[in-house]
Amino acid sequence: MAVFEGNFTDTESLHFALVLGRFNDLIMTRLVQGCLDALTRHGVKENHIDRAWVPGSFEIPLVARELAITGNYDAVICLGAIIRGDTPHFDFVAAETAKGIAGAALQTGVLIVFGIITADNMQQALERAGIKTNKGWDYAMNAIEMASLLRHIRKVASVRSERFNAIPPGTDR
Ligand code: INI
Repeated sequence: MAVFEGNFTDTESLHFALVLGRFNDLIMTRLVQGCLDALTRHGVKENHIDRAWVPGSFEIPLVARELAITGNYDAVICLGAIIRGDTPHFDFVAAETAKGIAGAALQTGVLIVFGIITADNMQQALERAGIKTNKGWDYAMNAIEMASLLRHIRKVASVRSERFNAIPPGTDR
């Protein structure tokens, strides 16, 4: 029996890419700070964190997928801030960003963290970007835990398949 769990300690060899929306810059600056702070204070090397800036959240999934398929990263962390306005624009951007990120992760098999703040107003967004809590920090912790969990699962799977293949055919397994 195996119990699979991620940890927050074996971080030295982890590689991350951040995909960052420029829209709502005030919020984004704080989210990115929180995310980098959590990664580096848990031992992730600064030169293992690549960053790609895109105009807004809608552009994030495409770039996240592009980075994921390079195979260079344990996780891609997407950070964006979508704030409701007077028109239905918010709903379209938020829905497509969420769908796109989920799709890119499932298509590529690479962890892609949904670090998109969706808020009804600037006050709500600020509260999540440092005034009360910093969701950038939380998304980084999710990325470390999940990257570590996936490594664990893949390592156990590879050891088991080596063992399985080493048993001569016809032997009772
Ligand atoms: N992009 C955001 O990241 N946040 C928003 O709040 C936002 N609003 O409200 O419009 C937003 N729009 C831009 C969008 O992400 C694209 O960059 C744009 O539509 C061009 O494709």
